Formats: sequence, structure tokens, C-alpha cells
Amino acid sequence: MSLIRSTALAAAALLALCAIPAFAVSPSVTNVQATQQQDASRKVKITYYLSDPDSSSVYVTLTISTDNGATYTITPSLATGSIGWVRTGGTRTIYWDAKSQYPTGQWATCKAKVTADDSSGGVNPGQMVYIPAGSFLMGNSNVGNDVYGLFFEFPQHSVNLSGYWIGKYEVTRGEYRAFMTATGRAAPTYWDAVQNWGTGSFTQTDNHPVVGVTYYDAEAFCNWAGGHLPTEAQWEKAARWTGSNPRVYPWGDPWDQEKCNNYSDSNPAGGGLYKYQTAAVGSYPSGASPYGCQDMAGNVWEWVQDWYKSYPNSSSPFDYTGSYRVLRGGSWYDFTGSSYDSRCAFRYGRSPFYYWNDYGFRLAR
Ligand SMILES: [Ca+2]
Ligand SMILES: [Ca+2]
Repeated sequence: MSLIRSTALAAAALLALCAIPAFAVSPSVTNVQATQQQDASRKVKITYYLSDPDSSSVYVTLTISTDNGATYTITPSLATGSIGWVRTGGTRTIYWDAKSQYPTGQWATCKAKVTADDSSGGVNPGQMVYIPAGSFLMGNSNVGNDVYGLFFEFPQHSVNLSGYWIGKYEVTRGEYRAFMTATGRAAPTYWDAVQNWGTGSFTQTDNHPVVGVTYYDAEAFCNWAGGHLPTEAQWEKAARWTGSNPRVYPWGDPWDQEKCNNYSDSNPAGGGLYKYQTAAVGSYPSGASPYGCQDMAGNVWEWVQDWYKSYPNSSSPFDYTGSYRVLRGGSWYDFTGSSYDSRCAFRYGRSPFYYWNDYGFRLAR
């Protein structure tokens, strides 16, 4: 199914736009306008409004027709601004340096096509899952399946949350690149595509999770993306709540090394056996949580919003407010012997200034 609209423009170009749905709700592109600057630069400025209620970002491409829309044969290589991974929920602008790419081109009569695609090889990095309002049980009870529970996970307690959206996947490099482009934020450590973390090199694609981010990097991205980091409670409910009892791992109670990216799994997407590397998000669909969130165990640790402190009525109270934030979910570095890190109730307190090659995050709003 596709949606094509055309908008006649007074000044310069005629715009057609196309939205390709792939999941529950398709992206919408409206209020498209284009003008060619009447100065020496001759740049073409294209603005559009982009929305998608269940995606925080979609992939935007631009093609140009010089035969009144019969064919779109030109892919602008000198386009900047909101092209590639673009956050949803606002007016966006693309600048195309048409003169430099085609010095003799006549662009006043062209058509341009903006495509907003919410899938990418079957995975939509920006896709979000709605978690309905209601109470859930947070933390561990230290009985039954919670035998690995540690003191900072106690006591188990009921938390009532309003409904919220949370990323189905960890935030990807492609999304983070869009953020860096838009805001000028510096690249995090470990940004180079090819990395070697001790067991051989691998290549990070745009669908791999961004790593090397501090809490402040993660927070800034979320603000830019119109959301926020999940609270600990929001993260934990999305990771393990079934509606009646919390799971130990997103997929169920027993550890299964093949259901997440860790050091012991054999999935080629995560490097195969005994490889220290991230996997493209969504590479372990059988490890999804009851709400359908993926990679909540393993792949990268995920910054959440809270300061690290004991739960109400703890018998071992502590409070690192001002010093430590919390990460959740374990990472590619864990293995079967340290799988307690990847339990949904596990809490990892770290300085918000700290970063490492297995620290990432997901968006909520
Ligand atoms: Ca692995
Ligand atoms: Ca994770």
C-alpha cells in the first residue's frame, strides 16, 4: 500500500510525496513546499511535515524528476538537512545543492519526491510500542524464579504507571547520526564503523545500536527526539511484565543464551560463538518481551532516567542521587556465567559521565 500526493508550488518545483507503510501505522508527509533560491547558490529548499505516531524516526529519501514526474532518475547527492533517518513530529527541511551536482540543470520545472519509509530491512529502528496504563510488580521477591535476586532488587513492590510509548529497539547509529547532524553534537567514542573489541573486527551498520554514549548523550538525544529516557519502572514493565507476573528474562524464566546477544550465543548477527560485538537491533526476535520489545536483555546496556537508590522499604537502604544513574539489561559482554546481569530486575549504577562500548539506550515518550 502506498500513498501519493502531489502539491503544486507557486515558486519553483512541483512536489510529489510518497509514504510507504510497513507496520501498524504508516508515516505521513504533509504540507510539502519547495523553492529554489534565486541567488547564485540556486539551492532548492524542500520543507515537509513528518509524523508517525508509533515511530520516533523514519527513513527519508529524495528523488528528482525532470520529465514532469514520469520517471525519477536523479538522486541528489548533495542534499543536506532532514534526509536519511529523520525524527518524526515536526516540520523538516532538506537543502539540495542542485547547481553543484548539475551545473547546467534547469531545476525550476522539476518534480521532487520525498519518500518516508518506516521499515529498513524488516526492522524499523524508530518503531515504538505502547504500554498500557496499570500496575505491575517491580523488583524481585527472592522466591521461586527470582532466586538470583540481589539486595538492590528488593523488595518487590507494586508500581502504577500511566500509558507510555517505548522503543521496540535500542536507539541505532543511524538515528544517532541524524541527531548529530541536526544538533552538531560530537560523535561518541567507538563511532567508527569498524571496531575490534578483542575477538576480531566487525562492522557497525546504521541498524546497530549506538554505543559509547554517556547518560547526558542519551538524554540529549531523547530531548531532541521529542521524548525522554524511560524511567526504571517504565523500562522494567516493558521488559518483563506479562499482566500477571514478572518474568526473569524478557522471554521467560529460564536463561537461554540463544535468545539475546551475549558472549555465549551462536547467532551470526552477534558474531557467532564467543565474539565481543553488538548485533543489529532486532536480531534476536525470539527474545522479545511480552510487549514485543527486543534486545531488552543483552546487546547493549540501556541508560534509564533514575538516580540509583534503594526501593521503598528496603532493608538495605542506599541512595546515590547525584552520583549514579542506572543502566539495565546486560550486554554483548555478558555470558552464561554472568547472565544474572541480563535479568530484567538487575540494576547497574554508574556515573552518568561514564561511557563504554556496551552502553546504549532506548527512547520513551
Ligand atoms: Ca554474541
Ligand atoms: Ca539491551
